[in-house]
Amino acid sequence: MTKRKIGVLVMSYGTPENMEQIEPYYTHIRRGNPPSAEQLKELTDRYEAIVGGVFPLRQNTDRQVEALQQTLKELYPDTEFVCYQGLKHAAPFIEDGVKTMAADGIKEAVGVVLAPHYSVMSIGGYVKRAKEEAEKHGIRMSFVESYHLHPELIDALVERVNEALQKFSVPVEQVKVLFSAHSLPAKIVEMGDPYPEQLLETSRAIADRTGVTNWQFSWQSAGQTSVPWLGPDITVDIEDLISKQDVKSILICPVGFVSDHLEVLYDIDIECKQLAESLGGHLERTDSLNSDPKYMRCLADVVAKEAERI
Ligand code: FEC
Repeated sequence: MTKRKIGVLVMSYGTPENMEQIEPYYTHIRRGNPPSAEQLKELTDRYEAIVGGVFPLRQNTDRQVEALQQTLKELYPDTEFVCYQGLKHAAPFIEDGVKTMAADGIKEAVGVVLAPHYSVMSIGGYVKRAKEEAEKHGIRMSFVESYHLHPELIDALVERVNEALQKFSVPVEQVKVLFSAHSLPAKIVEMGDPYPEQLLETSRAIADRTGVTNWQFSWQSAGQTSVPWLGPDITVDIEDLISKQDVKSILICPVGFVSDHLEVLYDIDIECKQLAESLGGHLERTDSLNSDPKYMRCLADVVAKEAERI
């Protein structure tokens, strides 16, 4: 019996591969508008600060796609799932991934993004581009829109929160847990976007399972644009907690991100940590999921279920 062959377009944000690529990458994020020299320098400095010219998201995405391929093979031996990468802001772009599937003769495919929460401005953008390209090549495609309450995802995050709480010398009740995610322009709330509520649902599920009652949700990494973004920013929350509420121990669990990358390694590990320390606080972060086997099983499960809907 021949196996059913299904392409899996694994989509992720994308990152530059070297310092020279920062400018075209940033221009792509800004929908073709080049950044000013000042904006470019500010971003370049942040990349330099994290690991001196290495771009961790590149390798992390490669590893996640390889690990998902392996997990799909082990869990679903009767179907031939073939994984392809499609990145939002760097090569191989989403359209490149779909073109490669078409060249390989793929007729049916599932799209999944390495980000668990749906917003029309995040996942919606990935899906729109993949759909448009797939239609050009006659590929039938179905998309996983979110998986923010998947039991394997929650298990993996619960494990990380419990591990990170051990890093504090004070009783757990005295540690404020900040669940965080990338901010988006505030207009998504009027649009009825599910993003804020899905993030709260993930946060509540982790809090329930860990027994953490002392928590709140914070927005991080807002863009530098003229429109208002969801807030307050996590740095404002940290300052308020330490300086006004006398909370000295803070654990950040960035539930909106699944990999080590700039927004985690710079925005949290450098910016938030330095701020907390300068105010006399102690701040830690939960480890990123990266290629965690539980996260991979979560992805494999949602992909296999979506394949039934093509
Ligand atoms: O490590 C890396 O090289 C990449 C880290 C990175 C991730 C990431 C994830 C998300 N973003 C989302 C939304 C926006 C919106 C804008 C925006 C801008 C930037 C800039 C950089 C950047 N993002 Fe990002 N994002 C990452 C990096 N992001 C760099 C440009 C400089 C800056 O503002 O800091 C604003 C675009 C505009 O100007 O109009 C909106 C969302 C996610 C999480 C979901 C996902 O992964 O797709 C949402 C990782």
